Amino acid sequence: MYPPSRKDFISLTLNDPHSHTYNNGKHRRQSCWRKWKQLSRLQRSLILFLLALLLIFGLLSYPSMTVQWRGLSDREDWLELNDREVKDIPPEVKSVSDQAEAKAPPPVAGPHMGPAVDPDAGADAVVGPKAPNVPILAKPRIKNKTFQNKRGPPSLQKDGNISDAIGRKKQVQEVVQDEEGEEVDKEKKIVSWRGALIEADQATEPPPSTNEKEAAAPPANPADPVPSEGAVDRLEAVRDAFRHAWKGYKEYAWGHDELKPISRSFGEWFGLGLTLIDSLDTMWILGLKEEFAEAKDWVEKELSFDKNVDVNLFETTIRILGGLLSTYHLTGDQLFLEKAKDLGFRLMPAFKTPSKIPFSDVNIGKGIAHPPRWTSDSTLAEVTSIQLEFRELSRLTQDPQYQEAVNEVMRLVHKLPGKQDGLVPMFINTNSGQFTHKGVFTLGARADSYYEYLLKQWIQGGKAEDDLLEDYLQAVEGVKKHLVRQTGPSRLTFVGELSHSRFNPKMDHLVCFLPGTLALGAHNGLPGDHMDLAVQLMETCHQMYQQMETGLSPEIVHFSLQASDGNNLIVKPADRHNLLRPETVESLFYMYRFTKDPKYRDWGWDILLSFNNYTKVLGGGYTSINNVRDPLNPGPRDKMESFFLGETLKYLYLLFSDDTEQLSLDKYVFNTEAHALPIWPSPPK
Ligand code: DMJ
Repeated sequence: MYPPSRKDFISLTLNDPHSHTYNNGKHRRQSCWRKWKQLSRLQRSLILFLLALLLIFGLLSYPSMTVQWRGLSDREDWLELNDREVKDIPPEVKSVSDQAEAKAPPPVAGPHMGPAVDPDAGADAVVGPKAPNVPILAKPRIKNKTFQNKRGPPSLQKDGNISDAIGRKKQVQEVVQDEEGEEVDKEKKIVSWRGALIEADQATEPPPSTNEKEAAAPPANPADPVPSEGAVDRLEAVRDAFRHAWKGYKEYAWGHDELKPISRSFGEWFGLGLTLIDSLDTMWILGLKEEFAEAKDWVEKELSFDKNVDVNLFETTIRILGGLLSTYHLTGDQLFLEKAKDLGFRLMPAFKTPSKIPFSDVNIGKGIAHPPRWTSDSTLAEVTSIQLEFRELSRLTQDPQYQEAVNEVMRLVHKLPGKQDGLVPMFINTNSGQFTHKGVFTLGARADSYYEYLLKQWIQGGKAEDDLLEDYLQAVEGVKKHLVRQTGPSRLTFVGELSHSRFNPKMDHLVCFLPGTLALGAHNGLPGDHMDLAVQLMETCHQMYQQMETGLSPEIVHFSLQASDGNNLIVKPADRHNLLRPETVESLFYMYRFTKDPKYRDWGWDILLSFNNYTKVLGGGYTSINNVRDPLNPGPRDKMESFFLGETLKYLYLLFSDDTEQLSLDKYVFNTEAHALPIWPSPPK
């Protein structure tokens, strides 16, 4: 009934043979005990109850605390490694990393890359250590390392080893289950960008295929291509990226033009479901049947062009008309052709101008066209990059009006004065039919796809239209003579601009379509030096990604002409954004198809990883960013352009695909929005 006497307690501790400290402790314990004894029974029970509660809480929270701690320590590991110079790497690690690099396997890691991910786990699942990709965690890699090819911390480079990769894959599979599955990623890395949630991602190595059948199945026919090592994984990574982008669009922007992934809303441009239509043939090519079916359902039930809206002739033609025609060809489904016919017919009022050079805008509901409010000029590239689509529409409908309208534009431009060795000014007046703003020449914005469509119309028409070929060949000579230069420090070849005879060493990312177009021309029998130039320009476009801290190219780059300048590339603050553009991966696709050099695939893979690292948004979608030089805060712009799904991911997929019969470049020509149109049979000679 009574508590043990103080004497009893003392007798238990008095014999302690230890030092003073213990004696002091003994006195403290004695006084504690005394105080305890002075408490009422109720007070004692309350204290005991609280202690028990604390114990239970501690036991319950222990596992998650250890997980957090482990994650943190992994990140710190990476940061430490990233800070080290190569000389600090232990010799055994260094040699393995060098070997891995020398063999140039598919890159397994890089400063822009994230933790290992299992694609089986869905786009949201991220596991594994070493997460340099998380913007808030990543440290800028060491700057001014021109042509620095060593990508990623040594420990990750070492992971190029196949057995390591398999080990990691296994580990990932154990930790993560699928996106809808019961168990979601336990170490998902999320970062808040001014309140916006951005998802950390993605694979530091070609992720394993989810499609075991596809991965394991032997080719049906011995003549079929055997997928090269890593190709299937990369294809699956592109599918994952597409699914993730589509998820955002479906959830927050369904049926609207563009996803705003950060605010989880949508933007409207024409109100025609732009992203959905731009994505149709990509889904078909990637084999995303469910997604394609739901999109088709929307086209069938919801898409109507009978709307009082002003649309831009060029953008609507390349993205919507081109998308519908391409999807019709791939699927054979009349629905898409009917929609294309309806749209094509509604765009025709744009050509009713005094000069027959079309207006930039047309109201497809009212049938009225007009130029922009501030000018009666149209952009040169816009009026000369709608031909592939309208010509194909005539062929399919047997109605010549479409082809006649766009061929007339080409005829006019062909004989127009004001060109310089095949180079064209950027504007043309819809009243006079004359070039305006003469003397400024660029292969970038406002002129780019004029050059692309000269070649592609010639190919589409079975190489029978000599004027097109002549204009194209002359333009390439003009480019070489006036616009191609090399940087001072490293002799990087680039295409600058000419403004009233003054050379400006400035190149838009848009110009990176050119290596692909030059290569396509060379493949079709045009001079071999076109291919040489393509190879050099491809290297430059690659460097525009490689030398940025995020691994993503800025919108515009300036080049140093002086050998004494340290850097080849200069990026002005206003030009640091990236809009998820396709031109470089488009050219990589052509270059790989024609050369089979695996480096082009590796470069494309790096770009996909960087998109995943810096532009992928939690919950779905990818976003344009403001600053490719700041991996800590790339600055999301809250916009996913439709061409990211229509072009960028499609070209990445085709780059990694070994099935060159799928969309053979001898049977199809891609419009400037990556929609495939058939090459017509050559007319009899
Ligand atoms: C696309 O709409 C087309 O590729 C166009 O020719 C240029 N701009 C975008 C992509 O950057």
